[in-house]
Amino acid sequence: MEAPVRRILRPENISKFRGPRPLSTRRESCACILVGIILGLLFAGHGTGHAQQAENGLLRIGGFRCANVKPLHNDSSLDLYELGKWSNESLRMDVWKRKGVPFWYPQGTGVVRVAGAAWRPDLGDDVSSNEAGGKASADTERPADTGFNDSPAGSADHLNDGDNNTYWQAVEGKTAGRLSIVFSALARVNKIRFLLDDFPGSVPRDYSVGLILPDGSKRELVSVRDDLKPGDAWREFAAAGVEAKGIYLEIRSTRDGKDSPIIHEFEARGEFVSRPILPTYPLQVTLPMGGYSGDELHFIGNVGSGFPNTPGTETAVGEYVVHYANGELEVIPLIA
Ligand SMILES: [Ca+2]
Repeated sequence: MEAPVRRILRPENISKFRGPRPLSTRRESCACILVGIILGLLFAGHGTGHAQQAENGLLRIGGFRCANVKPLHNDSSLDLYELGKWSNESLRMDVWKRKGVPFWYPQGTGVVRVAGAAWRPDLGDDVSSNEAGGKASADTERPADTGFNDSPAGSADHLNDGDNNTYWQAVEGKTAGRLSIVFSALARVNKIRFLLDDFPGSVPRDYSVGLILPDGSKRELVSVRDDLKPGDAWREFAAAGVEAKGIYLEIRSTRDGKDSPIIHEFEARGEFVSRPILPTYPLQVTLPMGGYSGDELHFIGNVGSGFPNTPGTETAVGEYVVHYANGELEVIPLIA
């Protein structure tokens, strides 16, 4: 999202907007396009009347109409609605602005990704993240907080989303919790670690960490009592390359015995023994634009990681295709 693609269009009737679609590249294994927010903003030109009204699926804000991409979302790893709680970039909870242009980001939109068929994430020694196909769960979850002044919180999905800001928290009043992550394939685990919150009361005091073995049984690696080390830090435990299908963290009490535990990230490092089952993404997505005419079309999206980035190197990894009502097409390349 560092460089939103912007293009000024001639006034035309835009019937629909398709994009982006991946191109085949020499580095097809990296041909992932991450569309943080596909943003369709259509300048209505002479809009009057009520603002912030959805018409034919487009939200009207000032002179703009914003398209809702939530029906296309396929990756929950980024939610600008949540970030908007403590960012002055937000006009309201679900409307942001960038360079003076508003865009609509309803709660739970997440990310819309498209990718080439040969795309694989660059996992390194990560075997537990949701990008690696890991599934996190907990026996207790704080309900989602939709108010202001808080980080994305509560759900076990935040345990392995790769975002150190988001976190799992037990429901209020509960000072214990059982967390687990099941891998998408068996893996040899070399290390387990978890990231703590900076609020001392939320730090687990007594807990166990271990492996879920291929037969489903548990093998405890360590049982900790009276952990009084500072929060806002990782706790790491060696696992000696034991083959497992998952990991667990059993929290028996928190530091002060009153507040519910918080864990920002819970992860295993190692190597898969068999091929992991990874999330898949569509080759392209289509976004109807409601047939409005306009002077400008804005959208925000960008390429993913893994492409050559040496100065002067440009890699075409995808393209936005604008379909006009008169049958004309306009192609806007996505360049890494
Ligand atoms: Ca997280």
